[in-house]
Amino acid sequence: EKGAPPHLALFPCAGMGHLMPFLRLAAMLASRGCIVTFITVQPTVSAAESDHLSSFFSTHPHIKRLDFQLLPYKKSKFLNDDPFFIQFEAIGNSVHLLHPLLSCLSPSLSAIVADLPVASRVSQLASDLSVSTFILITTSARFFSLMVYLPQLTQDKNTKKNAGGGNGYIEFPGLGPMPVSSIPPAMLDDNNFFAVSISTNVSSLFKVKGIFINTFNWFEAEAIESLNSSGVAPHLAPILPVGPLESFEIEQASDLPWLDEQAPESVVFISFGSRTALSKDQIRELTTGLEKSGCTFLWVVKASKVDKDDKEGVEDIVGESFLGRTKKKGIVIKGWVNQEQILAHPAIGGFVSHCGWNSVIEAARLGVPILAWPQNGDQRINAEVVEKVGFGLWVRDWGWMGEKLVDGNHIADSITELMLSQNLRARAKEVKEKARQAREINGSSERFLQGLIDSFKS
Ligand code: BUP
Repeated sequence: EKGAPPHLALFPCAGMGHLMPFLRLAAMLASRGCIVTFITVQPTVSAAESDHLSSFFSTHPHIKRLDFQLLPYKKSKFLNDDPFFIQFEAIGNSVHLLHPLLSCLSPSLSAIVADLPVASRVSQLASDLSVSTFILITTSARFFSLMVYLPQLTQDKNTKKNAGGGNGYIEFPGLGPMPVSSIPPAMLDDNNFFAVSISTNVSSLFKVKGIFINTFNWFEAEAIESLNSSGVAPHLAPILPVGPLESFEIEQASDLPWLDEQAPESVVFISFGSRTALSKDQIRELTTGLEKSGCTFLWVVKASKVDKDDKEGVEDIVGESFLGRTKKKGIVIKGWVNQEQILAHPAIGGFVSHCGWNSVIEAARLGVPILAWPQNGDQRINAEVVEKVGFGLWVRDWGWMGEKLVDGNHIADSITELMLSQNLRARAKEVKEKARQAREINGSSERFLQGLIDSFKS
């Protein structure tokens, strides 16, 4: 009915890198007057996901939680051994079960905002329910361009031949040459679930009403323009750059008193995200690098891909002697920290990051320069964004995860460069200001979001 608040159902897939932006968007839509139902897949892969869901619903009681029990996973014909991708597949195969749950919602739904790995199934479901579909892209506009271009790209056999460390470039419509070595090899393997899932889902994007991306015009102007001009894929739905998405967590006093005692911009923060565990050898080189750099550090370390499997203590992962020698220089934490709160802390002067997209956009929003150390998936392309925008460093020849052992001395040099560069620091502050402007009333991202909400009411 005209003027009534729209009712949106949000539907993320698996992993914190997907859940976080969906929770943020949910809170932002609710605070702008929308009725929001949040679909929560049960069971989750990681403990971090179930913990965040519980705390989110307790602090956002006006957002409705819709539990969605998955069918048991049936092994497919594709190569898929990643627990998060197995969950993507299981969710895709269970989407039809949502029909009765969504059709009886009151007030009735205006739209579903879904994650890309379920775009194809959800757009079918939404059409059966006579509601529109939006997609929230949780990666960069640059990597998303590559995904929508994938069906054409895989037709080019030469690209495949050069993939995985090849020195070749592909000419990318509107985006110039892109190094083949930045494309994750799994994406060019037709037998891999990752590639199949992308191709299937991007092929359904002409059916959706709009594509939210957690980025902003100034930050990724080139990629956004190329997507909008149909350079990479004709008939793509309108691109809605609505980032950086805001934090939904309630501001708390820092729970890291150690950080409060450090000098401004003196601490390097190190994290490789929620699902990347470096090898023991690489962790050893990183301990050497940190010690040699002489920098004060805060390091969040992981020993396995899924947190529930992580049984080792910090001292087993980085070694007792390292902890002993660096007692006054830094702290190593295993387990979840509030990354945004850390990046916002005045003591933080640099971020060694795997360049998961949420981490990149959070560092941009909070003005922290990055030493990019991409490991998997979209991360090398995201590192290109960091480099292009100019608020970070990236040593390209460090390679994909496990490709080579990066030497501790090189790590020390790069960390020192990151922490001493006044240029990077100044540029990061400029990026922060541009991000703030995008989010202001009438800022580019805020206008997209508000315009969309208003469109439901007319
Ligand atoms: Br680990 C960790 N605290 O301890 P990315 C992560 N985060 O707040 P990923 C914490 O989780 P994908 C921690 O701020 C970000 O919002 C972090 O997402 C937060 O990387 C999110 O950076 C992690 O995109 O996911 O986890 O590798 O591969 O999907 O990008």
